[in-house]
Amino acid sequence: MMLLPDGMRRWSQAHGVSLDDGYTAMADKLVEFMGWAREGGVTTLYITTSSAANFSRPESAVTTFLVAFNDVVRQCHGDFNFDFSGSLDLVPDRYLTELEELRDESNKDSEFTLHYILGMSLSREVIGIFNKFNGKVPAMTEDILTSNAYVPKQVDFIIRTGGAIRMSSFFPLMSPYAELYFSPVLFPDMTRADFDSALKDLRGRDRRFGGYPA
Ligand code: GPP
Ligand code: MG
Repeated sequence: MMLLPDGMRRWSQAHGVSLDDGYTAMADKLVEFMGWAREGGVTTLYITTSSAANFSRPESAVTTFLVAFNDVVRQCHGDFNFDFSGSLDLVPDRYLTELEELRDESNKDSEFTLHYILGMSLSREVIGIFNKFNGKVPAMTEDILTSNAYVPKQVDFIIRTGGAIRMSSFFPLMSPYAELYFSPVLFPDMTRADFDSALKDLRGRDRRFGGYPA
């Protein structure tokens, strides 16, 4: 499962609180969300923490989301396996170093993995893979694409909160059959009931992967 937690700026405005407070509410909700996902049988949760374009926001807003996402992992990395990937060249060193430490210290034996994707951008992703392998392999293959994609496994379900019905640059390159669920709820307002109805909807779908119905 992949989560796009959107709507924190609007949530902060609606509640008359600072963006920092809005992202603290996001961090608390992410911890809750992980609990719901685990109880629902999800074994890997990908969270898109930013697109490459998000790094063009004012520096203070970038710091706010970087701090909030790192806080979540710092709080609970002993409880699950943690990993991350993405356009890591965009991420300031101190946040990256901390994520590396948390990844190394996380519970590798856990049945649950939290995986952050930072700086998502399909063009950066594809250009990065091309440049890494250009001249070094006789031809590009699906295996090379898959093992170097920002999202390293096929994603089954994607939940985007916040009301926008678009993927922006958050599409996982090698998951063409991911089922999409768009919720109007601003992420810090998401409830267990919202999560349960999303999961019920997603699990009830007829997935054909391009073939005929079974
Ligand atoms: C969410 O809120 C933005 C992020 C956490 C960065 C990653 C982007 C995603 C869409 C997952 P926001 O700052 O965009 O708030 P709003 O949508 O209310 O402007
Ligand atoms: Mg947004």
